[in-house]
Amino acid sequence: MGETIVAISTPIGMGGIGIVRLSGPESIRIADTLFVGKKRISQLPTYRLTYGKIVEDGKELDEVLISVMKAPHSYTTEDVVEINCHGGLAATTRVLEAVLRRGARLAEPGEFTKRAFLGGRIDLLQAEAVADLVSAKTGLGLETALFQMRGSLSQRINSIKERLTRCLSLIEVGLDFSDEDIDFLETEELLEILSGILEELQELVKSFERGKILREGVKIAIVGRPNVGKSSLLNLLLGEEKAIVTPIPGTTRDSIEEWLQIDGIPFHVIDTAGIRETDDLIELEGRKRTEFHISDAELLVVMLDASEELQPEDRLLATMIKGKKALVVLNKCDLKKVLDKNAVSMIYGGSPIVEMSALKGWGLEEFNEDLVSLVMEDGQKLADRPVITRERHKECLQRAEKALKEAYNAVTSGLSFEYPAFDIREALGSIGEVVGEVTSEDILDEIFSSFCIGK
Ligand SMILES: Nc1nc2c(ncn2[C@@H]2O[C@H](COP(=O)(O)OP(=O)(O)OP(=O)(O)O)[C@@H](O)[C@H]2O)c(=O)[nH]1
Ligand SMILES: [Mg+2]
Repeated sequence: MGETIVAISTPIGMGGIGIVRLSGPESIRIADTLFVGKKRISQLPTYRLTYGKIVEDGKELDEVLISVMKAPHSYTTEDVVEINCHGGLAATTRVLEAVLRRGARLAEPGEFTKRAFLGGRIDLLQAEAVADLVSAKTGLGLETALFQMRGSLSQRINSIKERLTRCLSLIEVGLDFSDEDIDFLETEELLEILSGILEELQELVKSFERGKILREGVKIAIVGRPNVGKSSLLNLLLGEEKAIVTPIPGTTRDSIEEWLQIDGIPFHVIDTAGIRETDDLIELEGRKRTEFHISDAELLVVMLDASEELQPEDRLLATMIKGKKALVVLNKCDLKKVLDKNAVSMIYGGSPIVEMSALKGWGLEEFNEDLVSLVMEDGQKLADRPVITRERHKECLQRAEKALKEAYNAVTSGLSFEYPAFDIREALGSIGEVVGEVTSEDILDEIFSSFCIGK
């Protein structure tokens, strides 16, 4: 902090408007040296948009609308100036470079939000939610990020912290006055508080599975021998002719990747090259990629042609996907059905089977339902709140959980309260890390480096 930073905060490319954003003690002075308008920037009221020009050494760089948000009531808690330039890289870059020449420094990824955190306006959970908000892939992901950004998850964490802190101070008072015969905290009461908090922590840790799905999506690969209709299914799911479909086996040579959402769950879908014995170099390369996706995907959609008997390639595939979660699709059900469902469940034991016609769009609803229930096992609902979204949260909360379990055991085995006090202090430390009370510079760097520049 202390330095004035600048970045283009809108996406690189063509657009209606491009915003150059400055933050720091020098932002108003720097902007004043470049801005020509009815008023000087330093005299502008905060939050007011004003028209003018950016001029450097007599040369007009762009026609702009400019606004000032004075410290501490700004995103970063510092003086912030936003210059709305004409969209497109040329105008914004020119203005950016002029600002840099006047002494500002280019902002690092996430540095504006990092300053908001360091300035105490938001905690670390809220800062992370900003990044999640920007990269949210579905409406539900967006809502979860908004919920977290408004501090709802922080409140929950802070309430746990407060209860533990109170517990700890009562224990400590008790220890200080241990000669006198007063119990500040009964053993029973302590155990009750601890087990209540343990339950809450476990629930939060469990919500990570959902949070991860929302934030990162689920990777699924459509696999099967050539010509069974994999690309047709991808196109059906997307509602557009994204992949080439022909009656010639071996049409898809390279994997095709797309994002789509079903019931608010973001799916990263990969249409792969068909698996078969071949000497063709391109197909062999395609097959290598398919093998990679089979091992990398969280879920496989295994496609079979219902109008034909099981082929050796179908059996080969069954051995290739051993141990993976799969949904088996019997495609081409609009044709005369030859494939025996029992034979299929013999070799793809356990996996749910859905009958479809990718050509006619039959069975899409069942397909979506089966897919979602495979992802959301044990009937949890994606919209259930609150949700922790990062490995980091999970790791801290699990450490807290472990320490509190030790505290609980220490109390039940009748040890002096000094022991649980020690464990509770440790748990408090781990919980504090979630909201960013105590964090090392390394962790902060890691978190903010995943942001985009200008946020
Ligand atoms: N009758 C019928 N034909 C289908 C169906 N789905 C796909 N096809 C046809 O099957 C042929 C192959 O379809 P693709 O989607 O290209 O098959 P693929 O599995 O991607 O094939 P490769 O890329 O070669 O591995 C095309 O002629 C499709 O029109 C279906 O449900 N019913
Ligand atoms: Mg294909």
